[in-house]
Amino acid sequence: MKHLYRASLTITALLLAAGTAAAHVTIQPDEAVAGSYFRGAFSVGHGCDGSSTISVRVKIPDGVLSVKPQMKPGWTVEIKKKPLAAPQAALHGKTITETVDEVSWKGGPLPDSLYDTFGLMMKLPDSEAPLYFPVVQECENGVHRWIEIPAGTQKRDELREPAPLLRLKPKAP
Ligand SMILES: [Cu+2]
Repeated sequence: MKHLYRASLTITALLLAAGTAAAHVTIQPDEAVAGSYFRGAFSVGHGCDGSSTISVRVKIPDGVLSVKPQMKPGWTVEIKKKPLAAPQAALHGKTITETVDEVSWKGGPLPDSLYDTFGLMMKLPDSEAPLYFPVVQECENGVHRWIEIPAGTQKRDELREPAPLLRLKPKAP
C-alpha cells in the first residue's frame, strides 16, 4: 500500500512538472530537421503572476537564417538585424549579408487567463546542435526572462525560467 501511495505521489509530481513546464514559453513544434525551412510558434501560456503580457521578445540563435515573424493583429512587430560573418546564399538565388538578430511583438495585452502563439518562419542550420531561443516576456506588471540554458549536466526542468528549446534531428539520408 505504501509503495502504491509513493508511486502515485511521484506520478503526480511528474505530471505537475510537465504541466508547469508546458505553461512556460515554449516553441511548438519543439523538434525539426536540421537544415530545413521551419515554421514554429512561441506559445505563451501565462502572464507574470497574473499580470497581462504586453511584449514578447525573441533572440535568434546564430546559424538561423531567413527569419520571418508572424503578423498579429493588435501587435506591432519589430525586427533587429545583425551582420553575417560572411555573405550567405539565400532563397531565389539571392545572397544575404545580414540576418535577423531579434524579433519583438508589442501590444495586446494578452490576459493571464488566455494563451496565445507568436509564429516565426526560419531556415535552420545544418548542424544538429539543439537551438535555444531566449525570450523576454514583459507584462503590465513584471517580467519573465525565459533565458536559462542548462549548463553541464543540469536538466532543463531544474531551471526556473528555461529558454525555449528546439531539438534538431538529422536530415533523412
Ligand atoms: Cu510557466
